[in-house]
Amino acid sequence: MAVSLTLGIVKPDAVAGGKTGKIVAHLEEAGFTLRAARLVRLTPGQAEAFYGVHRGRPFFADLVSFMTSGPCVPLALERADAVPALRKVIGATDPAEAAPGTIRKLFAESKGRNAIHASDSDENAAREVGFFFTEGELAAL
Ligand code: FUP
Repeated sequence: MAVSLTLGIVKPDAVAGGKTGKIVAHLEEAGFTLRAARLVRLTPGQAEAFYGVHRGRPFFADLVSFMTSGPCVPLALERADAVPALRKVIGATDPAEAAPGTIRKLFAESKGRNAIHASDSDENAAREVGFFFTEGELAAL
C-alpha cells in the first residue's frame, strides 16, 4: 500500500452549512493527513475547467453554478491508497444511495449538493491537486 495524495473539496453547501470542521475531522479520523488546504471561491471559468470532463452533460450548468455559489475548501490529502480510500469514505454521489457513516450520507443534501468531491483515479488526483496547489505548497511542511 503506497502512500499517495488525492484531492478532496469541501463543497459550498457544506462550507455554508458550517460542516467544514466536522468533515475534516472525519477525514483525519479515517487516516488522512492534510498536506495543503485553502478557502477559495471558484470563478465560473475555474469550475468549468475543473469539471471539464462533464461539459455537455445535462447537469453541467447547475454544477458550475453550485460550485461558484460560495467558498469551497480544497484539500490535498495523504494516506495509503488515498484515491480509493477517499472514495470509500465519501460514499456514493447521491446521498440517498451512500452507505451509512459516509460523509455524503452524514452531510450531503442531494446528488447535486453533495458536500464533498474526491478524485476518482491517481491520474485525476495528480491533475486536481495541481489545479489548486503548487509543488512548493505541498512540500512546505
Ligand atoms: P462524484 O465523482 O461522485 O463526485 O460524481 P461525478 O464525477 O459523476 O459527478 C460530479 C458532480 O456532478 C457530482 F458530485 C454532482 C454532479 N452530478 C449531478 O448533479 N447529477 C448527476 O447526475 C451526476 C453528477
